[in-house]
Amino acid sequence: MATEQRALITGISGQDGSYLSELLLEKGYEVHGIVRRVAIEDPQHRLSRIQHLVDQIHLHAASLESYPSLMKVVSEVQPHEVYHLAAQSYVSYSFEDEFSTFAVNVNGTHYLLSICRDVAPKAKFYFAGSSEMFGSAPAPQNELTSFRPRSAYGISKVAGYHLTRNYREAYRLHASCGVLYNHESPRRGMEFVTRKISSLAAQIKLGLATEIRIGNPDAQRDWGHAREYVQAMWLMLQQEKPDDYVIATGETHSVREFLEAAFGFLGLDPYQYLVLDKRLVRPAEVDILQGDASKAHLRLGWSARTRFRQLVRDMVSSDLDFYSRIQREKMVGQSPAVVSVVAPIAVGQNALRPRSGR
Ligand code: NDP
Ligand code: GDR
Repeated sequence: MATEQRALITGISGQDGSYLSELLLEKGYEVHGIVRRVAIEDPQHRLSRIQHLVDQIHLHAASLESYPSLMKVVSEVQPHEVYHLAAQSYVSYSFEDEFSTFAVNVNGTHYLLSICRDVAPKAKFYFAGSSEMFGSAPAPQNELTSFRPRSAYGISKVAGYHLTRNYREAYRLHASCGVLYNHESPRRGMEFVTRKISSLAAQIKLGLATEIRIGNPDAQRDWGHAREYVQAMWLMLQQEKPDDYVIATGETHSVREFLEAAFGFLGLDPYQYLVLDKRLVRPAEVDILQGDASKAHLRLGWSARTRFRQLVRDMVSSDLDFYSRIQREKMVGQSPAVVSVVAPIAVGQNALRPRSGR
């Protein structure tokens, strides 16, 4: 790999952005990332997943809502590869605010593609598509399965997929779409169900919380490890021709199974603490997602390695370490209520943890 390869990552402060940055730095890339101005003003919390990398990467303030800000960064950086990861990524929130989800996910993607065409036409482009595009399509899904999205988020990703494909066909951009299934890690945002479960299991074990509220426990997802999924993104951009790929483990498990495995690792019975909360059930649910990643295996040589129970174990043990340390260092008060206020912020404290194994 020539050292002068420059990559630009939108969403560099997110779960995937942090793992992708590590991967690209290891490969000798000059890594540039787009973050929102507020993140630069509050790096401790908002850049916490990449705190350990800030001396090795170049951060630029811009927003997906602002064409001129994106134009300025792409023009200045002149990237060889663009990884477009930034998005309003929380499906539930897309029911509360469809319009801002579309503004960020559709217009933002459109701006970036148009800018690449105009000022960096040779840059290889990755679009973060999603299994949510399949929605209610029967499982298992692959690249030929029709999209039947069930949320504004899913629809916005279908639009991003078609924009990416159209720029590939109309303007010959090397633009690929990864249709990634759920991928998790100790760096996952607290709002997503896996991290909610692993963090609350750990807090309950330590006496810092007393219950866990879940919406639909029967939804099934194909959960893999984020560190492996960013390798697939990179592989897509190393291909001679751009294309679209499903990235998944091929296994599916319910939220209930995740709950049982997580609490089980800590010797706890989840049903003593579980509260089913109707307010957390989505207006339209995606019941089952299970990906067939045969094409990625064949063409990219990629396949998922981390299996379900290992993933759950990694997340739970990481959260147990984290909350044990908080408890030891008396960073929180004695009451569980205080802990639950601190927890969402604590997601960012991953950078405080040892890097090995992450
Ligand atoms: P995260 O939610 O962890 O990160 C999202 C990133 O997007 C953050 O860096 C966030 O910045 C940034 N962002 C959001 N809005 C804007 C904006 N208006 N301008 C600039 N940046 C913005 O997501 P993941 O890392 O988990 O996912 C990465 C991408 O992959 C997303 O597009 C997601 O939809 C998609 N995806 C994720 C899957 C998964 O299971 N993780 C599966 C399939 C697709 P800030 O920190 O400032 O909010
Ligand atoms: P998802 O992930 O919507 O698949 O999107 P999430 O973890 O939010 O939900 C997974 C499933 O769990 C059910 N669920 C709950 N979800 C949350 N967040 N909180 C709860 O309390 C709860 N109870 C049950 C949900 O209804 C759902 O069925 C993620 C994101 O990373 C997207 O950006 C990405 O595109 C898709 O994965 C693939």
